[in-house]
Amino acid sequence: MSPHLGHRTLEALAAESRPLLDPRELAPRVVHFGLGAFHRAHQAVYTEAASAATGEAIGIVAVAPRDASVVQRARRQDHLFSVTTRSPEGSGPRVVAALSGALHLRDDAVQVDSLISSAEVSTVTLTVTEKGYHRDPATGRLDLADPRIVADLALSSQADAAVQTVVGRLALSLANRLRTSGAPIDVVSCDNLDGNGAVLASVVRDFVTAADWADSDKVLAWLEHSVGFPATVVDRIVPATTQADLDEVAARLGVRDELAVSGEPYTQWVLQNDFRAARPAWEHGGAQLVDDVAPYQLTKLRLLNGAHSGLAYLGLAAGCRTIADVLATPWGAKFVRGYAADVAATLPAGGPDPVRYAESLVARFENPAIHHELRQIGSDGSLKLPQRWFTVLREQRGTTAGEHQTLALAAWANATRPDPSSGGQLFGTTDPAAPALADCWKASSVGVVSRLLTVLGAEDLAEDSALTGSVEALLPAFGAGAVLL
Ligand code: CS2
Repeated sequence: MSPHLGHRTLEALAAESRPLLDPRELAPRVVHFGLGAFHRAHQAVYTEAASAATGEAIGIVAVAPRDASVVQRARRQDHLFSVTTRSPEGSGPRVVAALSGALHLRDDAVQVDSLISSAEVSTVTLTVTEKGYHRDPATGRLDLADPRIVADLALSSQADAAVQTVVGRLALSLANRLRTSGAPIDVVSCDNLDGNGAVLASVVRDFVTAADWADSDKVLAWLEHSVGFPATVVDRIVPATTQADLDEVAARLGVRDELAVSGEPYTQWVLQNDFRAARPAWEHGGAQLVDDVAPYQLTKLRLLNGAHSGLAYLGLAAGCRTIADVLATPWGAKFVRGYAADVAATLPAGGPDPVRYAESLVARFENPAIHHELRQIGSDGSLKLPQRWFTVLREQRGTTAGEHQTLALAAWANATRPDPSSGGQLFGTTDPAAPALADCWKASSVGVVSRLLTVLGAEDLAEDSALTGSVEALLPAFGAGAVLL
């Protein structure tokens, strides 16, 4: 068995696999919530490049909200990990020096709190997925009935309490920062949410308001003027790492890397230029700082993520496993182009050209070296689709939804069917709303689309009988396994 990646084994790596800087020099400046593959293949890479370009070695302390094992794995290899860029031309794994620590949200609550309160840290970033924001589907505000938020609010008189949610942790530790130094700070959501900065600001404020501390008003005022919540768009296709990937990386690096990730060659990070404190010079790592993120954000969410979800549910019904498998069918690229044409009119001016963007998506999705599982993309549909599809459908009210949009909705509805043999959803996708969605299928299938949309908090769309009727009319064909393109 090869030794583990770590400071001691760096020297043994081939020159092209080594990090851009000495990881022993990293000083903690950023706290990141979410130690997943996407963070490692995206913000960590930009941060390392920015450090190498400016000479200021910025360390990220990554906090795992749930999984304690990833923290152990990170510590065992001195927080180093490799990124492999996958394309037919291929490239070997390269070790990235960006993480300077790994903590667990609950087990290391005291350390997380003291870092966010400390003057050395002036930026917090997040990749906690849609689930991590605990929003009420109907209002988009913090869901004060969510049992984990209720539990955190009950604990919330002590800054060092082991709260369970990232929103609770942020609210408490930001308040503690105000009480200790009051130094400005920025909190950057890197999740696929429309207006992600404003969404994060609003759930944190809702928590502080509900906590009703003696100084809640003071905290709210400070959040307003001293804490930035810039919006961002992040983009890179990063499939889940498999055991085969780990074995391949070990063979190529000569050391074992239990945190290895891979991603496509394309990568983008657009940030709203609205920071209140010192921040990593990510523009030196290739990020774009712009005044208005919205055109980029809506184009990415509605075209890339919107088409991705459609391909996932259609592809699962057709027996495909990955996005590249779907693009290899006669209808995969046709769907991407047709879906983009259906939604293009809703995109604001100032962003990429939708036709060219759709062509670039076809090329990215076709990449045969990326095995991006449809089941992964199709999971958590109840939280993803309101962002990706529903805002578009609302803006198009009064006109007939496009053929590809209707088809995508029918494919999603079909994928929410309960599978009696597994007790889960038909194709093995997971979703926190799965039990409620399964209940929608208990009665007759008449009205099922309307019931499913209601579970997702989209009563207005559920009442649109022209829409639900055309989606429902497609369901029998899905039941028979057909994809209608
Ligand atoms: C995907 C995204 O899993 C999903 O839902 O649509 O993770 C997608 O790959 C990224 O947003 C690409 O930047």
